[in-house]
This record gives sequence, structure tokens and C-alpha cells, in this order.
Amino acid sequence: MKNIYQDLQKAKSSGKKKFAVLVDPDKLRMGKIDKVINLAKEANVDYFYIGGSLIVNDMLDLLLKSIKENTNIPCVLFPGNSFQLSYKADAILFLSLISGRNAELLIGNHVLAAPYLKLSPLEIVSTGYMLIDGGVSTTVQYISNTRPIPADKEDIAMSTAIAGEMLGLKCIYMDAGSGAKNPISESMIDMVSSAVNIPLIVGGGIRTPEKALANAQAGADVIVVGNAIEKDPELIMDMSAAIHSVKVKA
Ligand code: 1GP
Repeated sequence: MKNIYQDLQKAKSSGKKKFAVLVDPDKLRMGKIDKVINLAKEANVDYFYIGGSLIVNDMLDLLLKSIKENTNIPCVLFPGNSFQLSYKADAILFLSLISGRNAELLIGNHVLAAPYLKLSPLEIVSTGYMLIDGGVSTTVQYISNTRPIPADKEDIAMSTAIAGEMLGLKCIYMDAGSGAKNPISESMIDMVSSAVNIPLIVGGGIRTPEKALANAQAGADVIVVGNAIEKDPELIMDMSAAIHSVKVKA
């Protein structure tokens, strides 16, 4: 059995960067997913993150089945709510929305999901999820009923991440939200990654290999890209090459 978190910690300590392709089961037609899977295999993508704020059909299991039949790339659930669970994935980001003050998303939903997850074969990766203002109001902001951290408040982002680490969370995920106009700045990534020792996942509005590379160089350990790849799956190749080009420590 793979240990996804241990592998990520090992990569972090050697300076190796990981690339996650985010797939929203609702948005991808099955035809297009075959192309994404093949390109991801070819490009040595590290993870599929699976999720969306709204999943309105039964595509989740179908999508996981299709990925599993075709590749060994680990599938990590990135659930928008506690209905988005499936035993067919390898791991789940057990998200606590620590940038917000909505008790349901800090602990409430977790209590409801815990018995299911306890029995599941999924690897549980507790994750402090921080929404950062990306210049547009995103679905996750609306659904979560929380205010994101302002994009220029690096000290708030840093303090929030430190608190998350002190509470024992295993990862921090800084997200400008899917389709953000402004992705998270490199200076915020730098400040947060320097302040914590746990792996830092960064996503939201990353559209170019240059920005993906800049984020990795600034200290992101996992770069997540969804929208841009949905629009142009071929982008997987250049994104992956850029992220994996970051030099590993000797
Ligand atoms: C959203 O971080 C992810 O939660 C990815 O965002 O779809 O904008 O790449 P994009």
C-alpha cells in the first residue's frame, strides 16, 4: 500500500516538487478524461486530485474507476463536501477550512464523515485549507460562507498556517479558488512556506508553466492545476516539465 503522505514529506525534504492535476468529475466528459489520463501518464504527473464544490451527478465513482483502470497515479479526494467520498480513491485531504470561521467546515462535517472514514481504506491526510482572495468571488467562497484572507495580508496567511501546524495538521493547502483571476503571489507562498515545516499545497488560477514554476521555486511543494488543464489538456506536458525541473537538494 502506498503511503502518500510519507512520500510527500520525503519529496519535500529533498526539495522535489509534485504536480497534481485537479479533476472535477462534473465538468469532465468521459471522452476528455481519457486524453487527460494518457497525458498525465506520459508527463509523470504525481497525483490526481478529485473534487469540486458541487458534485451533482454520480461521476465520482465512474471517474475513479476509469483512472484506476488506466494508471497507477494516486487519486486523492479533495472533497467540496462530505458527500464526495469514495473508497475507490487512495487518500483524502481531510480539510479543515482554517481561514474561515464556519464551525461546520472547521470540525462539524468532520464529525459526520469520521465513522465512514475510520472504516475506509483511504489514507487520511489532515489538511489546513486556507482560502486566499483571488480577485473574483469563487464557488468555494459562496458555498463555504467564509471570507478569504486578503491577497496582500501575508502575515495573516503566515499566522494561520503556523496555527494549523501547531494544531497538528499534516499539510497546508493555500487556494485562491478554482478559476481565480489572480493566483496566490510568490511572496505569500515564500512567507508561508518559510514559516512551517509541513508540506504546502498551492492552487487556484495557475494557468501557465511559468507561474507553476515560480510557485514551486517560492516554496510550494505541490502545485494543483484544474481549470487551465480542463481547457487545454496538452498543457499537462509543459506544466509537469516546469514543476519537475526544480533542482533537488544534493
Ligand atoms: C482549486 O486549487 C484548485 O481548488 C485549482 O484551481 O481550477 O483554477 O486551477 P484552478
